[in-house]
Amino acid sequence: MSLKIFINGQLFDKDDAKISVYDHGLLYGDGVFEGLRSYSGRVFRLEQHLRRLWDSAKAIWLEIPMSREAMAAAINETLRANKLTDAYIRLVVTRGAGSLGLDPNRTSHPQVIIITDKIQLYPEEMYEKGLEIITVNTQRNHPAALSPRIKSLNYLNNILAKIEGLQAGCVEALMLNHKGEVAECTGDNIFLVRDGILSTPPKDAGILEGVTREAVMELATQAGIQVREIPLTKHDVYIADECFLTGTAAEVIPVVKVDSRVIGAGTPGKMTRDLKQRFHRLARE
Ligand code: PXG
Repeated sequence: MSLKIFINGQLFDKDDAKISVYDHGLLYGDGVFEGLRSYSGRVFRLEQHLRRLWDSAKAIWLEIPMSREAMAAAINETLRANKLTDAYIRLVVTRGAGSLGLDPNRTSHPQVIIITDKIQLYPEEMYEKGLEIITVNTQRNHPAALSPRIKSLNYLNNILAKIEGLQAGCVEALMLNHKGEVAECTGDNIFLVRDGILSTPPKDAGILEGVTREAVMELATQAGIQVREIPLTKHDVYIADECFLTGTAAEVIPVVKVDSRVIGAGTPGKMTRDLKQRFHRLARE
């Protein structure tokens, strides 16, 4: 049975799921998206992901042609059609097909796409040993130009950083903002532990406000850990006792080396392992 893809209210076989080459999502990256996950048939933090999708759309003057309730129902319908319980879910809303010009007024209706597929996980070894990452030259988008808070289809900023990381043999890469402060990784948020305090860059540091980031901050607070959203520098990263990344695909993944500096003891730290386990339970409970 072929994988079914949802486009504008209809399910298509994967090979027949097609969008116009005149779609402004393709021509200009004009659109928004979300990446979600389901565990045992339940979508993790669905409301928060839909809220972010609608916020992203609002910021680019894109009206999603359905309600959040209808989107939630469509996600579940697509998961069921593919008999998927533990899945990766990609929501895409494009500006729609138009003429060869930037003007979004000259497009037809937005296209709503829902892809549900098997989730591609990082190898278990990376969680046990921890990642080595580097800081890349590609600066995170200036918030005044294109806010990183918008999860838009224009992901070149992150892709260029990802390529730099891959060329150095790293699966993730750290990006700094226009002020030289730590922002986030290409598809993950970053956390540091120092003297038992958990720190992460604030939302105005030029980051996507990750759903996993939010969940981990809640879990840490519940566990009695002091959590701070404060500007961080590379120096703070180098002298941290622990470092980890959060994201829908990665969940919580330890980082043990940054720019050739060993973080803490060079193995995943205690708080990192604890929060990783707490998140694992939260997502699957
Ligand atoms: N920063 C950026 C730039 C992201 O794209 C995150 C942080 C983490 O946010 P969440 O809400 O997932 O905790 C992301 C999320 C993919 C993929 O297919 C990318 C993300 C999430 C899921 C899948 O590359 N990025």
